[in-house]
Amino acid sequence: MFKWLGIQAVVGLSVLVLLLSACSGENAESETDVSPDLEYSVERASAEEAPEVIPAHEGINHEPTPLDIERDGDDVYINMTAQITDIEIEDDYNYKAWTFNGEAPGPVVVVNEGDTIHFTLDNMDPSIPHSMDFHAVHTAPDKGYADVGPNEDGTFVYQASSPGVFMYHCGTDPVLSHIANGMHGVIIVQPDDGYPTDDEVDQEYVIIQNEWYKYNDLDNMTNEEPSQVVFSTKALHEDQPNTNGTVGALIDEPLEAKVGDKVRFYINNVGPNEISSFHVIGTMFDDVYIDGNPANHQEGMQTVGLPASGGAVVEFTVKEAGTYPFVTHQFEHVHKGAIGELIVTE
Ligand SMILES: [Cu+2]
Repeated sequence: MFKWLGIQAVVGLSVLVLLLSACSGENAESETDVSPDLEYSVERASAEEAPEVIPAHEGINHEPTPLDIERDGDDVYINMTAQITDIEIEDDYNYKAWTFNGEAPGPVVVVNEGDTIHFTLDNMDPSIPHSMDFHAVHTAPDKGYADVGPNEDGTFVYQASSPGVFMYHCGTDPVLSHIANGMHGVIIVQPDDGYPTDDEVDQEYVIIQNEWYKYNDLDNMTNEEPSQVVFSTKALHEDQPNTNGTVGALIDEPLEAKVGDKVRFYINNVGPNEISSFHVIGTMFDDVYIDGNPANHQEGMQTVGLPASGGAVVEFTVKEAGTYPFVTHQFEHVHKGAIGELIVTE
């Protein structure tokens, strides 16, 4: 049933976009009635709407840049880019995203508790400043998260002194535009002493929830519902999928486990506006570490609430072969794309 729902949502959404784009004004309203499962009052963003691309961004589509991270003892040198890259967030709908490294969400960054981060942002955007706000560090924001001008780079140094699953994002004004246009991601600070359940875990994945709005439309981002709510995964290990936050990403590239595995998800809801009610259908979480801090250990949870920017480590055991969808249990958002699948085999 839920398999059906997932496919129906993805296929149905595309159909709806086609319907909307094929119809004008008043017709569009009646046409949406043929798809009652997908009724909602929000006008979906689509390729047919003229995007308000900043003139200087027209014609720019930077190739994704691999994350550059090097370690020297407890010093970690992280080089990232702010860049403009097209992302197909739904079939035939390209979004000229403002990104870190050409991914939205940006690449996952993993460091250790106690590391000193030497972070350099190379701003490849020719027209506007960008910045980096790592929730994982203590710093005076006007210094550590300062703007880096167009075609410039800036270096910042801070400690990762608390373990967790943290959001990062561009903090340049207006912050909502920068986050909603794609400048968000996750930094994991691994606890010094690990998690008490480390030895039990067989598979681990990163899952991120984010929303999309009408292209670069601050009024829409401020006052309206998201047009897409999506999950993505970022590769923690070789051979794992690494996706953008696009409709159907984790149905097209499902995650995998074996019967009896204990599965760990590092999850974060980068928003920018909505909360997440993270739930895996067909199981419950044996162990949860709110915000990824081992001190915040909870057991036996059905759903984990993630405020905008909130993270968690969730662990569960899959006892039977099959397809386990994961969702935010605000099902209006499932119909906008917030569903993925874990395939469990013998
Ligand atoms: Cu920015």
